[in-house]
Amino acid sequence: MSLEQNTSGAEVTQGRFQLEGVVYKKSQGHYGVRVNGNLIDCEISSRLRKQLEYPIAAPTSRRHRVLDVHEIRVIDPIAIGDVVQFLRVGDGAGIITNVLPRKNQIARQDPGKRPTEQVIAANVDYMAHVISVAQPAPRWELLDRYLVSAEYAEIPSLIVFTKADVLHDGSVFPHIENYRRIGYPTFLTSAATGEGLNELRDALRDKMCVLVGMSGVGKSMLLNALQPELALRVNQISRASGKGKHTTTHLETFDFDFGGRVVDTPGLKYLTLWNVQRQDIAAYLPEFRPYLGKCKFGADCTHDHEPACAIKRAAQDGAISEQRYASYLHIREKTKLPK
Ligand SMILES: Nc1nc2c(ncn2[C@@H]2O[C@H](COP(=O)(O)OP(=O)(O)O)[C@@H](O)[C@H]2O)c(=O)[nH]1
Ligand SMILES: [Mg+2]
Ligand SMILES: [Zn+2]
Repeated sequence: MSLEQNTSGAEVTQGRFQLEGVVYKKSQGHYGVRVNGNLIDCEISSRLRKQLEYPIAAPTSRRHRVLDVHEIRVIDPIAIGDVVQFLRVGDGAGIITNVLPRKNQIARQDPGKRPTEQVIAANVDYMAHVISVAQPAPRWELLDRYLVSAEYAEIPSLIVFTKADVLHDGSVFPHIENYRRIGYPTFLTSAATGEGLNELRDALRDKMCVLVGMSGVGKSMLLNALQPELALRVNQISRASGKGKHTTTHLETFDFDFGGRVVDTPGLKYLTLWNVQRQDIAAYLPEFRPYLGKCKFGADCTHDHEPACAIKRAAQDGAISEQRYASYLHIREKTKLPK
């Protein structure tokens, strides 16, 4: 019996037998697809899985295919936030037959002998970088790495500073002001006092937002302050997956009552720049862009040791902050040259 015959015509809303929805949740080969407020448990059709798993195989080379499958198998070809088409099957479940093109994606490089790309989320409106002003003290270089990743992925960033209530010295303000000047929307919040939460709700309303940030910065408390009980649900899910805090095999989307949705990520330790050319990194720091091409050595300048470097001069003049320049050098150092 074909799938078409199995599909109930009454549930068809578009296409012939196809339904369309957003992947809200994924766990071990199962995808929760959201359609009209319902979550349909879907699996991926074997035909689509093959298509998605062989994207770079040379059609003439059998050997190539085997290697590629071996390499890609660990990677989930469908990500949270994907818009998918699926067929209903008898028991109310679904079979995903098509993934629509992505607007953007957040990927991480899987560590290991043969690094592979794993897409964490797709079609993201905002990456919300959560960083505490104290307890623990902010790690600017880490924030800058994440911001650069978001620029690379062409995903707009929001910076959410947490724990404003325990801020006792003013040393973070110049940093916050600097991020504002660069153009990043910044929010100074406290889950304890409620400071800054209305502004943040306004920014997140009706958007798909992925929350990133070190463990302990207050992500769960923030979610709970934005919408009571939300953090509780998020945490129950991450415990239920039973694979420790750093797993990305189970991810889930949560709706805000005020509109919009959020994906909380377990510490994305390995979120890295995928296939970035070292000489392109400076362009992912927005305030560096006006100086690019103005160095003595032009596009060859690494903005490190070269004489007459426009970026270094801007860093000395204060037009680029010392912190951001140091982060740039650090990120550049850590980025492997593409083979
Ligand atoms: N003073 C203060 N502490 C907070 C605030 N938000 C979170 N915390 C504390 O920071 C710790 C980590 O918070 P949690 O939300 O679990 O962080 P997560 O790991 O990022 O989810 C907890 O001990 C919280 O009580 C805040 O706004 N003010
Ligand atoms: Mg948490
Ligand atoms: Zn330069």
